[in-house]
Amino acid sequence: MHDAVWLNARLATLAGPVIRDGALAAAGGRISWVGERREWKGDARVQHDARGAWILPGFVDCHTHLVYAGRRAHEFELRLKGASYEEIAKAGGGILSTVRATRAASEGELLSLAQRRLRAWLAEGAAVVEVKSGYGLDRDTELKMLRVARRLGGVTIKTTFLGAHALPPEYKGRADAYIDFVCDEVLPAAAAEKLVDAVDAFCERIAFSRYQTARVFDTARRLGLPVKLHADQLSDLGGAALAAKHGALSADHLEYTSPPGIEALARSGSVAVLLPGAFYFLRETRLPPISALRSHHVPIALATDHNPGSSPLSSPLLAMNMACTLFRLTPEEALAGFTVHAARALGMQSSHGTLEVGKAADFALWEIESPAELAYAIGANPCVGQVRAGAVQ
Ligand code: DI6
Ligand code: FE
Repeated sequence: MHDAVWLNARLATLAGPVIRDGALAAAGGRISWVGERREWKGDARVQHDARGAWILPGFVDCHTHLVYAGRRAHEFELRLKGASYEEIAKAGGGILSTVRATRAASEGELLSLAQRRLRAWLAEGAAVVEVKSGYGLDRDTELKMLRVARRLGGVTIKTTFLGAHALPPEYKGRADAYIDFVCDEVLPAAAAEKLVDAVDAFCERIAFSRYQTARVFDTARRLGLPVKLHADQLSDLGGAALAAKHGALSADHLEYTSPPGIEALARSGSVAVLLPGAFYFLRETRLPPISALRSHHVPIALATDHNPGSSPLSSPLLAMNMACTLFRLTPEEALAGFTVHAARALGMQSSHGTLEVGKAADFALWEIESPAELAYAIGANPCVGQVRAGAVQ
């Protein structure tokens, strides 16, 4: 006996061809049956009529910085007047301005800010949202951010430790000492509290070197944690190749990645995570190497990169649209980027990203004519139903 079945649905399972007249059943929070309506012979306690809606896997946003305090609209104004993101960062604004506000905020304040932001993802049927630390840069605030992430409700949260995001003012001129502190104290403490699902770093001229990043990754390996990397966003520091060498789940951004970096990603099986929100908002002109990623069969995921400085974007749907208009992804690639490939970028391919028996019954219903409409319609939200762990929300 299944708990519930949805009939009269069109299914984009992301694991095979679309099913125009489908049925999808759930039991015990998981998908228990999926296929053609005419082949459904099961029994379910509850029967839902999907009224011809499309059922798609719940979106997976595999790269966000959702937990923070403070606002940065004034930096947007400065950039519109000609200042660059890097200039603002060097003058003590940028990430460090969010660090000041996040250190000053209580855990309760951070939780209510983040939970409120998260509503936008829930409304678009998100199933999983990854949340990074990195606006604390001291032990207590990094742990506070991760605890807040763990307490967020409504979707499955994956936490990523990003202690190596920027150099805090108290370590000015002593980046190696800060990396010692991250590796010896902060990351082990966060891991001991079971607050960390993966470890990330910002490998960039204005942040940390390849060598410093590798030290963080070595610590992650000792603690048994997978790694990901902010790679080649503003310059080509060889970040993609470094991520690949460490068997990273993903390398993210990649605007400046050169061919050897892409070949390394293809060999390591890491996912390329593209972040069109940051590209758009920073008015970047250098495109990520899409055709090389395609020809090397590197899986391409998309994410919002929601953060207050370079990508104040709260809509997976809009990120899909931007990926098509700015990066020339196809709508089909954009959808795969927020489902099947994004799940893999978080190491969740066995539970999320597709509609297959045994995976979490986390899906959304959409009033659309075809899945391409999701990437096409700017600012519309045709989501008409959300199901998480088999329960209608
Ligand atoms: N790259 C980004 O785009 C964000 N972090 C990072 O490593 C920016 C974060 C911010 O400006 O607050
Ligand atoms: Fe980011």
